[in-house]
Amino acid sequence: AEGGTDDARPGDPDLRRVAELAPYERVLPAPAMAQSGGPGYRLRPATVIRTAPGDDEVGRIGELLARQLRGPTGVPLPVVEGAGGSGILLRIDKGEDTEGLGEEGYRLESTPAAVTMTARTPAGLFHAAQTLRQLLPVSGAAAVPGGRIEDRPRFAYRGALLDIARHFFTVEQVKRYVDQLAQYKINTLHLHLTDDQGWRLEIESWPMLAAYGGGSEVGGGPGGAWTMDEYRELVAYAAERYVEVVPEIDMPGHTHAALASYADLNCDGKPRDRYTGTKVGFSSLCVRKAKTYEFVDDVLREVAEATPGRYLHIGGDEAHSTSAADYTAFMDRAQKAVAVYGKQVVAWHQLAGAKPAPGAVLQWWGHDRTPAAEKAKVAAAVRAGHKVVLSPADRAYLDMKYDKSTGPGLVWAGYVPVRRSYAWDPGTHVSGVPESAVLGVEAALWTETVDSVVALEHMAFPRVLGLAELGWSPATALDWDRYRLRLAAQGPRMTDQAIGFHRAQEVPWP
Ligand code: TNX
Repeated sequence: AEGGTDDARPGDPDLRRVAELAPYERVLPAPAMAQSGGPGYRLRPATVIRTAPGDDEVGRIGELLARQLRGPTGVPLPVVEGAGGSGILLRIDKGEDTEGLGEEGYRLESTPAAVTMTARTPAGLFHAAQTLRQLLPVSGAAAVPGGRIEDRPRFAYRGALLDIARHFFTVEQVKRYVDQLAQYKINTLHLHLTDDQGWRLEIESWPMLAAYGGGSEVGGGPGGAWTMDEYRELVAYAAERYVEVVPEIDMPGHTHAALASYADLNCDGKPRDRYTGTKVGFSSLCVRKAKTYEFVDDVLREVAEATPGRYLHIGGDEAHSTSAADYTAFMDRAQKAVAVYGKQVVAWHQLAGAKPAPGAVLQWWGHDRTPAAEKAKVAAAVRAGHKVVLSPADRAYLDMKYDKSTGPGLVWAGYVPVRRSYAWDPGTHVSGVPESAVLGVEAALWTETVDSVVALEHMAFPRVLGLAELGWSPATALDWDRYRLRLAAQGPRMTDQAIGFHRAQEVPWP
């Protein structure tokens, strides 16, 4: 059902409504406040981007914006330092006047003299620049319609998980995904770096993890692993786009690749073959062995040292081969190690059934049929002060098939069409997890069945845009009937960027 023949036809009233959307209505995620009006700014050959004098970071944002706009607008857009004047202005203002913008918000105004973007932080200016890109046509007359936006996110954490363990992806491929996500104001990349089928990050003190454990993947392909320098490079690349990397070392289950790399880590001390199937829940670190904690400590120390972000994700899901007592004992020690290296714990919500350390963040991956008892444990952790990131599998799992015709994908949480992934409210979704306890939303792309960039983009796009909107836009802006038109308007932008998105029939793509 891919391709043109099933798409909306010319004369279709939905297509007309998409064409009639004003640029300020198309912006995705929807801004907190947007108002078009008055004459706007026309880019011309003499237009400059002006950034705050002496501020290297804002200068870099200006350069990044210039690179993104030169192609579509065809104007040279030199970046110069300067406080006022005409052109495209990037200003930091920490005054009273901008207090309402918070840490990531921004103001954007377009008049005949200038497009002025104001924020309290560089992150806010970066988001403003992404909005500006969307206010310009994909190609053609480079004019920013007159108007004003005052914007800030609903949730602080707007994430995307990529599993590079089941199938290996290179740093270059992940950079491309970061660029695609950052333009929709996603600010967190959760890298699932280790699992039964592969260990993807070089650990200096345990070299066989990458050298042996990296050499496999689902289906028997060659796998691969990143050096720590490559990881640092990706982390820095993401940081320049205001995306924080959360590395996940999944434990005590999902550890077969590590157990196969070091026979010593197994309780019986015997070597294991690599695993290239797709079962879950069969592996466990040996909880009673001292060696296990040398391993945990070394790995978490090296990963923490290479990670400037706040969080270390220690997994903790589907530990079906670990007894409940062992699980709690193990997670206590792993959480302590995270604290020793100065990071905050994130773990899958199963940690709620053990003893989450103070400040630990739980990632909810349940679904509509998750037993009430499991939800109650998460609710109890919330009452004890823990924050939650929401990745409901039957909405936010990008590896679920859209429908029966989807090539890659799993179905254990049901089909997840575009509407289903968008039409839920993170502030009320899990009973006992009120909006005040929701740190944010994360779209998860597991890769048991995703073995190429083509498959990755097909599964992620367009659903990840809806999750970006759930994380950023105010609840009052969420409306499927409007969203499907606004999403349709993103189609030509994704095509322009060569993003191989799924042309879901729920959406009237132009
Ligand atoms: C469950 S959700 C998993 C992953 C799988 C995924 C496939 C969670 C924390 N664990 O190991 O890849 O389902 O959809």
